[in-house]
Amino acid sequence: MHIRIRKDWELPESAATDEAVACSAGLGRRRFLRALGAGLAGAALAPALRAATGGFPSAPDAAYPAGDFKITPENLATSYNNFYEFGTGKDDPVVAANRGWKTEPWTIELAGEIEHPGRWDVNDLIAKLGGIGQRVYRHRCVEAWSMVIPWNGFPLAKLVALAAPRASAKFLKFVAFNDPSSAPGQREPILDWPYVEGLRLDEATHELAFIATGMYGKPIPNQNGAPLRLVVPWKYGFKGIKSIVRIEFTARQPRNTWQQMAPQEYGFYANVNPTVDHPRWSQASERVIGGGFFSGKQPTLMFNGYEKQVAALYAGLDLRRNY
Ligand SMILES: Nc1nc2c(c(=O)[nH]1)N[C@H]1C(S)=C(S)[C@@H](COP(=O)(O)O)O[C@H]1N2
Ligand SMILES: [Mo]
Repeated sequence: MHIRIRKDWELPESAATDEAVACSAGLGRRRFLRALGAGLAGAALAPALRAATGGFPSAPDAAYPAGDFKITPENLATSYNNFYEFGTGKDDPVVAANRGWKTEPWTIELAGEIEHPGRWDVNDLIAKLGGIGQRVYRHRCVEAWSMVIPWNGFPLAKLVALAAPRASAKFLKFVAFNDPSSAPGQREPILDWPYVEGLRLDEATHELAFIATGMYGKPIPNQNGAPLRLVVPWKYGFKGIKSIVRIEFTARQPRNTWQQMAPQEYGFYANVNPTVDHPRWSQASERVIGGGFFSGKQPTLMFNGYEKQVAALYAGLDLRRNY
């Protein structure tokens, strides 16, 4: 018998999909898809997701103290997107990112202050890191909307361990792809391309920090950041950089794209904080995409509900300041 103790940050449905995780462990992206199609992982995963979508689980722990949550319908999470490389409309990326943009094969480069720099094919990297797991996380955009998404992928800490940072490495700088011929948004000066994000090394090795290569038990769609994107659920969504081609370990804090665009509005840390408003709107509540028990509005939680897990990372930091 296999008894699994639920982590205190886990939404209950993620504990029910162990079998799916075990079945898909070690499988690359293509093989993962095939396994799902053959019903191996799919058989275990589908009922769990269906139950989660229909059901109303009770609050699992103190990390989710109150309110309503259910998994966002897949068709909404994969068609209401922010991915400015493919346009600024929420419904632009689902169309424009699927008009011939190639996300396989894909190479990711590890560079900077590390013992093991190099370039990895994404499928080889997934296999090397021990395959695919699942995390059901809340997702809170700085624009005050939210979702709950079942991601598939691996802990960022595993990739950091593979890179083997030197003592001089204090931050990670993530760089997204740059291909104006495939990405119409990159032919416009919407942002300073390529999109860049960053984390402190101790944030990157926190157990909640995740690299998604899939969602809803399938390979991640192009519009959600194929073939791999960052997921840091206690931070505003813009920290979750999509379609990463390079991770550089640095001694100095990198400048992320949105901080560079509008430093008075967006900082480096960008931790979800309902008590600190955006200069142009309140962050106290959020619109639940797909609706909910409270006609789609719910209070935003400190650190997006992950305060118990991550608050210690920010001891001594003034959480009201926009760093
Ligand atoms: N490369 C890249 N990554 C990005 C963005 C982007 O425009 N380009 N938008 C960010 C924002 S603002 C959010 S809210 C999330 C949206 O992810 P989703 O479309 O999967 O919900 O992606 C983030 N990652
Ligand atoms: Mo966002």
